[in-house]
Amino acid sequence: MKAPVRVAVTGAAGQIGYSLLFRIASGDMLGPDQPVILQLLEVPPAMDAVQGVMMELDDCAFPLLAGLQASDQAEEAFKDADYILLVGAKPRGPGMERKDLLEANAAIFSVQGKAMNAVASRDVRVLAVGNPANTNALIAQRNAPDLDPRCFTAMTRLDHNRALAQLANRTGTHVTDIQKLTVWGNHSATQYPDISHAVVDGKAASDLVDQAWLEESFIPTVQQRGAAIIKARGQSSAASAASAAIDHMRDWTLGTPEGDWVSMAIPSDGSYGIAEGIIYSFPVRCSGGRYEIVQDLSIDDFSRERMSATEQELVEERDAVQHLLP
Ligand code: NAX
Repeated sequence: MKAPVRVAVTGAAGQIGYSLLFRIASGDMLGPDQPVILQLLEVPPAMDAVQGVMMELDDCAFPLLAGLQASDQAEEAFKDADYILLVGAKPRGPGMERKDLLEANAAIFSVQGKAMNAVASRDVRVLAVGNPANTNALIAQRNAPDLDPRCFTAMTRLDHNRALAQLANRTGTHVTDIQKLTVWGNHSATQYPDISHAVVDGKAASDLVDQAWLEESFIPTVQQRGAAIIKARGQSSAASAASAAIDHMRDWTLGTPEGDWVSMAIPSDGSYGIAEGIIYSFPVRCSGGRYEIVQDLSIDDFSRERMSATEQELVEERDAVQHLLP
């Protein structure tokens, strides 16, 4: 058995936390031979609820759970953390503009970025799930100047998985028959789920579906899936979001399958002409605990237009919080 690693999770008493923590503790994220110490962060009013979640984690008697603690102080929760999942965020309240939401979260994520800069492991892997996820990751990154900027990522894996499910349904195949699908850009309604390089059961996906379905059904369904779930369930996606967070961290750490790639929002290095520095979702391959952008994919005008629209939104989000960035 390996030595335990430390996994910090914020928003631990929330909906996603309630699904996520049990999956991490059971070994789904880092493998069946990797013990984990969970370090939970919540706001003071949620500390009682966190105690309840911890009681349930104890009651699962997970063989891989090597330690469990909770705090309302980021510097305690992030101490020596090897993995940090930033799930807790301020939800949009009544009458709140997008700009207010960005600013409210900028306050949270700058404090948390500073804390991880001070106390986290030097090769920590950080995933922002709380919305606006991409820009929250950027804010944390900019407040953690002593950490490698590439430690900071945001989650578009749920969008990627949603796109896989839609394409599998349409083509009468299984998600495991599909490779090389990409979600570009922001985790928002401007994201661009792209099947132009996707392969379904060995055939080009674009030969199996028509352009009208792509434009009128597939892209808007994936973009609006979060809203459709809120409408149906009365609450936002939680178990599927937790599952996507597990997938993101697992593939980053243990590697992507041979012949395939996944979508991760990572600091842009200018690949595909995307503005450098923003946290933009690209097709990536992971191995040895590192991710690399898949290069040299052909980009047609249809894709370029959509990749640019979602890039533009991220540039605007960055500009809206610029005055709060160090
Ligand atoms: P909940 O409101 O159920 O839980 C959020 C928890 O975070 C609460 O318990 C709250 O007390 C805590 N929290 C708030 N501020 C905190 C802080 N400063 N430090 C520590 N904890 C704090 O929301 P939930 O449904 O779990 O969703 C969490 C976040 O994920 C939301 O921002 C949501 O928008 C976002 N999502 C992101 C997705 C993605 O694909 N990137 C998809 C699902 C989800 O909508």
